[in-house]
Amino acid sequence: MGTISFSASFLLSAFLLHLCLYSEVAARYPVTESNREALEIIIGGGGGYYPTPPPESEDCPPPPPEPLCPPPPPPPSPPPPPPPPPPPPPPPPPPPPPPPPPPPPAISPRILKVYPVVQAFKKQIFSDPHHITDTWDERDKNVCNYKGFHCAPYPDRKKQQALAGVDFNGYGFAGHKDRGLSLNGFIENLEDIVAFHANSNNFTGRVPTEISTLQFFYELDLSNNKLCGEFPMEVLRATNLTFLDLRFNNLVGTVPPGVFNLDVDVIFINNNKFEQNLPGNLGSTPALYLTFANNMFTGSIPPTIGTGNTSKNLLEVLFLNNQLTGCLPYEIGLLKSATVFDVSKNKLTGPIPHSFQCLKKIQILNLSVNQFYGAVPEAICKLPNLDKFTLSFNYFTQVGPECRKLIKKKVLDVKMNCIIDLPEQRSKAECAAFCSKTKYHTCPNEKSLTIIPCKNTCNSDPLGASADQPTVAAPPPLSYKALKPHK
Ligand SMILES: *[C@@H]1O[C@H](CO)[C@@H](O)[C@H](O)[C@H]1NC(C)=O
Ligand SMILES: *[C@@H]1O[C@H](CO)[C@@H](O)[C@H](O)[C@H]1NC(C)=O
Ligand SMILES: *[C@@H]1O[C@H](CO)[C@@H](O)[C@H](O)[C@H]1NC(C)=O
Ligand SMILES: CC(=O)N[C@H]1CO[C@H](CO)[C@@H](O)[C@@H]1O
Repeated sequence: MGTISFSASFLLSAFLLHLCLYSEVAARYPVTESNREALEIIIGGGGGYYPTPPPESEDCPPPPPEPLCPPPPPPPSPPPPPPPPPPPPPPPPPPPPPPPPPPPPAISPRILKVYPVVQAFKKQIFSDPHHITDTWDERDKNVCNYKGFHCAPYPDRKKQQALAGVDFNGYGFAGHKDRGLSLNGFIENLEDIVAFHANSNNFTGRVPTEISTLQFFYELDLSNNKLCGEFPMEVLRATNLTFLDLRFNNLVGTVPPGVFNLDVDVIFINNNKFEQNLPGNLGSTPALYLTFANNMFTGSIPPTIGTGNTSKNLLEVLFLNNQLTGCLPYEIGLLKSATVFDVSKNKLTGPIPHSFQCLKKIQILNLSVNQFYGAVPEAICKLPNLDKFTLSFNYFTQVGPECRKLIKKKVLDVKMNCIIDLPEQRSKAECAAFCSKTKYHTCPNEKSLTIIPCKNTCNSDPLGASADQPTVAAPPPLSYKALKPHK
């Protein structure tokens, strides 16, 4: 790792550790290839490292009262008057006047450079329900004193103060009703920025292309704004992004496959109007968290989901409430780190692939409200970390003794299926009607559904072989919180 990226990490960690963003997800440690696993993701507030805005989430401890940056130092006081002259007998001579007090520390040139950018942006804001911009006093050129702006030392030898973060989460800013509130002319001119978080505002239009020139730009959160039109392709140029949150906008059309080649940790694009087949390179993404929920994605889940970076990295993926069709590819069973897999409320069909018994870390597995059928593989019900296994509103016909144990423990929910000896099932007529149409639900690659990739006879890479014990103190799932618009 070169010095530049080390410095970037330093700036990132310095900034985030001290200021910890009230973001949906704030990465608190420097993000590099090597310590991706160490990344700490916080949804709904960042541990109260800095005072504003008031936390909306109950998870957040009360913020400390201190303002983030020290107030500007007082102006130099005039030197005290010299002491009265000594009485007649001349010596000794009067003492020299005290040295003048040091001048106030100058505002860093990096801060002075962004001051006009911020003031120009202020003029675009026509609605500021929380009176945030009252603190953006034109006479004070130190933007570090403004609410919503956070400074940190620039990572070079001079260590000048630099504007490292913008956090407008929950501010509800809106522009002129005809012109909207644009990111253009603003974000790309904040040259030293590490994170831009603007959950629940009224930003409109597009993301400026020039964000590709921001060297330390790691986190972009434009969730719950008024971004319209196609996916902002410009973000693909921000190659250092680790966190991309565009959820709850009005984005339409398709998500460019390039998104899955970005070296990110988080992609939240739920609650838009994306309408397309899931890109085939989905498995390339090194992200830990993916939310596709509440869009109009169509087609089947690409088999690459289990074969690229996702195989090792992916922790949580939400496909819920889309228009996905077809059968589940057996490659899903290769997601050896996955703790949450939710495909509920789609039009998926077929049996559950036997490979799912290889999801040794899985805690939440939700397949409800689809057209799955067949027997529930017993081995899945023996998975050590399974906490919620939801199969309700499908057409499953059989569950064995292991799965029945989970039903008793209320881990497994099989209501409204076609399991004749269990309560709360579909009517016989409904099940028979589905059954007679089974030929429309056959899977193209039936044989692959019995592959069990973790049963490796050669013992070369015994995928998950050591993972039969429950992992200790598994963290609670995070991605479901992304399904709420606010922090
Ligand atoms: C990403 O970060 C590296 C290391 O800090 C830097 O050299 C590179 O220019 C950055 N990329 C962009 C697009 O700014
Ligand atoms: C894994 O992610 C890295 C970084 O984004 C990328 O360069 C690489 O091509 C990906 N690998 C696969 C197999 O997709
Ligand atoms: C599973 O998904 C359904 C439909 O999205 C949802 O109503 C249910 O609460 C989910 N179950 C669990 C345990 O999360
Ligand atoms: C002036 C304006 O349009 N404000 C809207 C900004 O967005 C919030 C919701 O996120 C609305 O409640 C405001 O009316």
